Amino acid sequence: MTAVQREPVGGPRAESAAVEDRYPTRLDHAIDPIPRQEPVVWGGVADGPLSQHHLDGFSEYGYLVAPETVSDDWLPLLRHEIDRVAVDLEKDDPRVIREPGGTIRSIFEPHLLSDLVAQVVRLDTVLPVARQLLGGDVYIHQARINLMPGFTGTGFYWHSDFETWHAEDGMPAIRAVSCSIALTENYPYNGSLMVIPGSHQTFYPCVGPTPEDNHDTSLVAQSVGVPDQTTLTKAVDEHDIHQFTGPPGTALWFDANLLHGSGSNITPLPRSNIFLVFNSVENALTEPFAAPRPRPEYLAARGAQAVA
Ligand code: 6CS
Ligand code: FE
Repeated sequence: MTAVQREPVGGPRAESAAVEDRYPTRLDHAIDPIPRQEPVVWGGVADGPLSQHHLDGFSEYGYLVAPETVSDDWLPLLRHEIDRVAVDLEKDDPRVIREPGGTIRSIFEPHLLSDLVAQVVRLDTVLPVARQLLGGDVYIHQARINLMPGFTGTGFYWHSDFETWHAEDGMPAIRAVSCSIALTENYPYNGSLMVIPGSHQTFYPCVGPTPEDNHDTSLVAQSVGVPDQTTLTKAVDEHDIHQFTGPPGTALWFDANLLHGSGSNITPLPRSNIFLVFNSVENALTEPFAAPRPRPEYLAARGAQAVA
């Protein structure tokens, strides 16, 4: 039995009943992995554009590659738009995350900074897929542009996004999905995302408390909320590693709890993508399960208003 009754830590939920923590993490000692307790695919074949074959693949592997999610005529406009957003933002805007050397690594809330990105969210190849996978209305939990320049771009260590969203944002259940749309070619050698297929079926509790304002550093290099090396070795032994490659416009859809990471990019070939996280409106955020206070709205939206 792994569920832990957690008292609300204060704020708007302080008056309400304790929320069950089905996925304890950021602990002071290691505990066993926890089998996933929710479905992976919540909708059926009649609920959206994905075939039964696609739904079954997503269920089994925890990811799906969708070619031509953004068409060729949009890509130059989007690349231009991203440059514009980067130039327009103030140097010290908290939504801009930089590498130690100063180059931009991520820009959060691009869908609120750009009408074009907001339109991408609503494309027929995007929103209906999110709704089908999550079984109904969805909202944007987090959106970002990730820029991995040639030569100096650094990767992300292995992690499950849900682990962070649960611990630091108070996301109760695994009912969220990420859509990463490539704006440049993803080769095996320019820092492309690696995933551990099937790992989404297990929650790997992590050891170590969440430091104050962890997001000030975790968005450049994540050090808490990552599984230990023995756990990762076993997971890869069991499941293998797959890598996402493909031309610009291709989307990678992946489950919130799928273990993934990326290496650095020492090639001259930049890698950039638009990253949209959809959460079910029925999975609205509560108080964080393992952090002193909620993260800012630009990292974790609290409104849970369905995208129309
Ligand atoms: O913090 C976030 O929301 C995302 N970024 C990192 C580095 N890890 C967890 C999640 O993917
Ligand atoms: Fe991630």
